[in-house]
Amino acid sequence: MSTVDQTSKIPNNVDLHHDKRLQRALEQWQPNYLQWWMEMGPTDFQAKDVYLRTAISVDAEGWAHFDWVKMPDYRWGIFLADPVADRKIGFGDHKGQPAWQVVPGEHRNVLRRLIVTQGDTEPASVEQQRLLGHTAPSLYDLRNLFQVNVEEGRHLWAMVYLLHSQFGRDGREEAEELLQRRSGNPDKPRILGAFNAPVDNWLDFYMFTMFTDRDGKYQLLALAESGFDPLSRTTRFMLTEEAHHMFVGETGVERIVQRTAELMKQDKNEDVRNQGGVPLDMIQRYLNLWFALSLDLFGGEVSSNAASFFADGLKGRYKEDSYEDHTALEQHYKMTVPKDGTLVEEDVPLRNAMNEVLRDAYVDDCQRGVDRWNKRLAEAGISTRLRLPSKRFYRHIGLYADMPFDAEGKLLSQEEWQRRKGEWLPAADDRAYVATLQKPVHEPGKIANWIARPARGIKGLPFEYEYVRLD
Ligand code: BYC
Repeated sequence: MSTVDQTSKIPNNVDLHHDKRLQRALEQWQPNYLQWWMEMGPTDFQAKDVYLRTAISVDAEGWAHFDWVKMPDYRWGIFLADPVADRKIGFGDHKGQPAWQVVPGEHRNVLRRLIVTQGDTEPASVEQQRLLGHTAPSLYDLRNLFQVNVEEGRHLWAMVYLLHSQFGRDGREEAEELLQRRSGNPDKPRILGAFNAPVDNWLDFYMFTMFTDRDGKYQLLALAESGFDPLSRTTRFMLTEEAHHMFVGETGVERIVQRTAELMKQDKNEDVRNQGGVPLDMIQRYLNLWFALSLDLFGGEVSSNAASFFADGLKGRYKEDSYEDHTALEQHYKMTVPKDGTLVEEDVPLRNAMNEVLRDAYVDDCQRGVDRWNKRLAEAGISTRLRLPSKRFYRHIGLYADMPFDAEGKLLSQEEWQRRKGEWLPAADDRAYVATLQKPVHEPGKIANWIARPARGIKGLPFEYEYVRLD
């Protein structure tokens, strides 16, 4: 088990003090990071004590150490999962060769791009969520928001460590640029679509952490298979932190659904709007939006980039071990492809279909979450069910990009789409209504009217605990 150096400026388990050049470079980046955090991190709560978990080692006991922390004092550091002895590349054309400990020259540019794309999402999400603290439905939720935010900050550190340690001057420049781009800024936007969409209310936030963070899980799982061992080790450790982010989203939506069901039962017309709840059809529209935005993050269905990532051993499949064949040269993957105004089934060579293979594993995982929400509805005696829209709905990347499919996946005319899109996507009046619900509840033990209390608090503490000290 590697030990974590907690005493140095940058906590780490990579023996940073043995590499003075790297240590100096990262120590120079650190104040720029902190400046970014103060400018673009959660507004107005930086001086408050928050009950946060911090990693102090990478083992089961140490990775989740809870304590009172002011966010700017959070110990952002560099933590890699412990190395696997004699690790070999597990797939693609180099299968069976020793995993690379140093970035291979021939894959340098591609790896840098993958790492920058991954890294860019982390600060982007913090920027998207920076105002949410002002409208948190409870102190428990406020604390969870800040937990997610500081860990996304740490995930940026994880990628910046790789850029600084393996990519020389180019890597240092990329690390600076990660602090320069801004979510939603038309002049210097974040790289991927969903990370430029606003997250300015808690329904968007829970949908984001349910669906977009879950893309993060699958992308990290694919990168954890990488033959580039430092990338594999850093993403493996990130995955331990990621689980909580999806928990926040999945249980957040679940608690809204639960409260909506309660309020429906209290009204003879099952109307929840007049009682300050979120109607199920509105929840469905936000679900549709964030599912579609998150599907785009997997890239095109047919992708020569994805084929090369796999061939070169850089990015594998979810649970690559569970496959018998790791070359993916002979097989095909079935896809539904739009052609001349209809949809036809086509067999796509498996390597070119890797984005879709990962996306399909993700869709199954999302379905499991939706099933859980529907269970709450069934228990409450409500017959309406939530559903994932078709994978073709509202896509902007890939085979179905910008084509007018409805939520069932049926191709409409542009005219019908324009007329009916408000049935499937949040419209201005939905947004205006959700905005009216965004009022802070900062008293310990209290919760906003539109969401149910969580089943339990954090780390065995009750919901009533003062998770953020605001005075
Ligand atoms: N938006 O062959 P294609 C997370 C570009 S989330 C804009 O289809 P490829 C987190 C693409 O770059 C996980 N552009 O795609 C969650 C390419 O450009 P070039 C983040 C897009 O390359 C919550 C062109 O279109 N991690 O961690 O196979 C909170 C054609 O590309 C998009 C990663 O993304 C898009 N949606 O795959 C915090 C993993 N999609 O090369 C954090 C690293 C595609 O022609 N990234 N393009 O200029 C990757 O693995 C791949 O870059 C992608 C794209 C899967 C994103």
